[in-house]
Amino acid sequence: MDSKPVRITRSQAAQRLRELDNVLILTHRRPDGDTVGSAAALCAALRSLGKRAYVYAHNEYISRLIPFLEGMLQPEEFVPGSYVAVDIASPRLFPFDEKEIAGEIDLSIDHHLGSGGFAKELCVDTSCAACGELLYDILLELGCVTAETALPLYVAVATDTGCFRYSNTTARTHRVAAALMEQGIDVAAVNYRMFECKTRGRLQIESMLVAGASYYDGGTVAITVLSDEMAARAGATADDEDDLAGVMRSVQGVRAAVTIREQKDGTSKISLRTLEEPEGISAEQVCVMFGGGGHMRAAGCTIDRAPSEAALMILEAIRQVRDNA
Ligand SMILES: [Mn+2]
Repeated sequence: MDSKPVRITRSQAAQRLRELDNVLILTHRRPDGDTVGSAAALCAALRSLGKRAYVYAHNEYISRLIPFLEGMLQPEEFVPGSYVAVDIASPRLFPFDEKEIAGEIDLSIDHHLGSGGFAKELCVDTSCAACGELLYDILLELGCVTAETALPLYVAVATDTGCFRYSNTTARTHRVAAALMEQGIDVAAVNYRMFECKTRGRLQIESMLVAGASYYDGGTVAITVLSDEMAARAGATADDEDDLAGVMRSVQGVRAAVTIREQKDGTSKISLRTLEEPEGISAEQVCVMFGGGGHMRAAGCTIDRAPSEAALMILEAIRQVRDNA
């Protein structure tokens, strides 16, 4: 399972896709717009080549993304002949127990550092802002960049770049987006739905997080808590809690934003976001101290304490990482 996959080029990946059939496309746990958009585009592309293809049907798809998967979710009777993973860096992110299909994944298309280890072949480019940016090249080679695939590819690229705002956005990312726009997609409408439109429940939660935030160390660290009782009071759905961690990051002066979600058993799920700046705090280093992990700017962990206590522990950890940097 952990044997090294064969690294292949975009052209080789295109060739492999030409050969595969009865493809089940795998998306990662807590699916975001990149994994869903990539899966939807790949599924449409494979079907346009006359193949049977479906996207893995797990129950974590958020309502904003479900429309992109219409008619694509794997029916129970479908028996896959091959598996392709999109935007999945590690088997830990499979939406099922990794042992279920150990060694059976034919191809992984991804853009994460440290990707691989689970597929027979891996097409990875970490300079791509999104898996969708890499997949664009592969679909171009297959003659499959069409009005149908352009929209989900755009969603993939827009999602991972925070709608072209994050530092991973390159001139190339914009060129890909421009080429996708030339297929006639309505980017204003999709960007509104994906990045601007919020339910009242969501806004209610955001306002509670802001109102309840505590600031430390000259306003550079923000900590806020969402309890079950607050979520219920806001009338928020699980969807409404998607990516809450980003909310406090936008407060001026905040370099480390901590969002604590109280769990049913009274423990605390921590999301940490830190700002990109020369002396930025590594979110990963902080969360690793509590058995969690993630990336430089976004990481998470679970602390086996009530939120009030967890808040002090995470604050101490942030100070330690910051002062040792
Ligand atoms: Mn991605």
